[in-house]
Amino acid sequence: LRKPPLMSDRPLRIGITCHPSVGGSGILASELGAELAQRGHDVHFISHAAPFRMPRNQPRIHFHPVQVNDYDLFKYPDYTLPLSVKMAEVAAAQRLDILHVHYAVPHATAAMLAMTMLPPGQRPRVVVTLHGTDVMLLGSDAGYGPAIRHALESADAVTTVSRFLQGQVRTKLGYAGPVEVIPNFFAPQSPTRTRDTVRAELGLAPGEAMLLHTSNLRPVKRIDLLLQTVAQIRPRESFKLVVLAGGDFSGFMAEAARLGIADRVVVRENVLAIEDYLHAADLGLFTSEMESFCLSILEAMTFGCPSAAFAVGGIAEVVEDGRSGALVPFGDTVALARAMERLLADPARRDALGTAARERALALFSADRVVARYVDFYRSVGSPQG
Ligand code: GMT
Repeated sequence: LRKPPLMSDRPLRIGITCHPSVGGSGILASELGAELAQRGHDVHFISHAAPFRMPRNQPRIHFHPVQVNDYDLFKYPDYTLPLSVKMAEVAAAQRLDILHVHYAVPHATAAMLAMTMLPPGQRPRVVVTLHGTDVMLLGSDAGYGPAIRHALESADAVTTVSRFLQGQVRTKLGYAGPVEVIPNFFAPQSPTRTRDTVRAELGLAPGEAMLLHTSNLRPVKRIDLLLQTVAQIRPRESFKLVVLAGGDFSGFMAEAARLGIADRVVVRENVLAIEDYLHAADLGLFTSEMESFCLSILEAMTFGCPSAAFAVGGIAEVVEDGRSGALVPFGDTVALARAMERLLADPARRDALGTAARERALALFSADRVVARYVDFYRSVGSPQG
């Protein structure tokens, strides 16, 4: 039995589950919820904590906390079961049309379980958006892969944030069902401080360029290669590297000192008003060994700040090398440092790339465009479980 697609124009009731801490999937899910609510849809976040970028006082945004108890009898606390119970409870009480889970583990499994707790008529359509490590890392883990694949097969629809990741779902996960590519978007807030104020707060001298790196510092971000690249950029007095860290950077400072660049590195941890820094930055620098998309590059592009990065994963779908940024083969820190030097020495070229980056961000990855794609997609999804 198939449910008819949600064709009517009425506002939708949408549940969203994501990892609430700092990370691209949680950021994207929070911003998607905020944008959907602004467009008249009712949005219900279901998670163990409110996502850090979830708007606190916006109409039509609701938060349903999942209570996790740490029972002595378990060696590892379980989140999947209480999450599934909360999903079923919210789906029934709010008559959700859609339950959109971001990041497969454990959300897609919890959603699958929640659906079996509900009578068929009360089941929302389950949409799973895969973000990267849930496929590339956990998907190839024998302890997770089969469970992820099974949960995707039980969902009503699966999306990925890039064509690259769509391919990985087939090859790494062996999932053969349809996978829709809906890219990430960024809807910036207005900066709260001027560019000059921010640069002064960061201690940038007049004429010093601001290189920006934003990440959660996980091993995949390869902060070792970031520091090695920065250490090779000449002249060293021409820039400072500003790291907006979604985690503790102090462990990397010894390496920065060993490389002789400690005085070039400025760190701000867990910044909320990222727009203040994005509009003050001159160049982005990213050294991940893998990215399904790289939301941080898009955030910088939106402010006309071009980035240099390793050409891995889906980054080439976000940045066109030589037009809206600079890409070099993975691991070649010399080439990356030379690319940065060329851009530091040529402000006109930097501006041209920045303008193209901003145009590309607005044309392909704006909230208006991408949120409309999600809503159309929600309305087209039918449920095989009926
Ligand atoms: O990369 C991270 O550490 C966070 C991770 C996540 O799932 O929260 O990010 C992934 O999702 C982002 C949003 O779709 C993408 O922009 C990132 O490229 C992706 N990370 C990886 O693929 C490593």
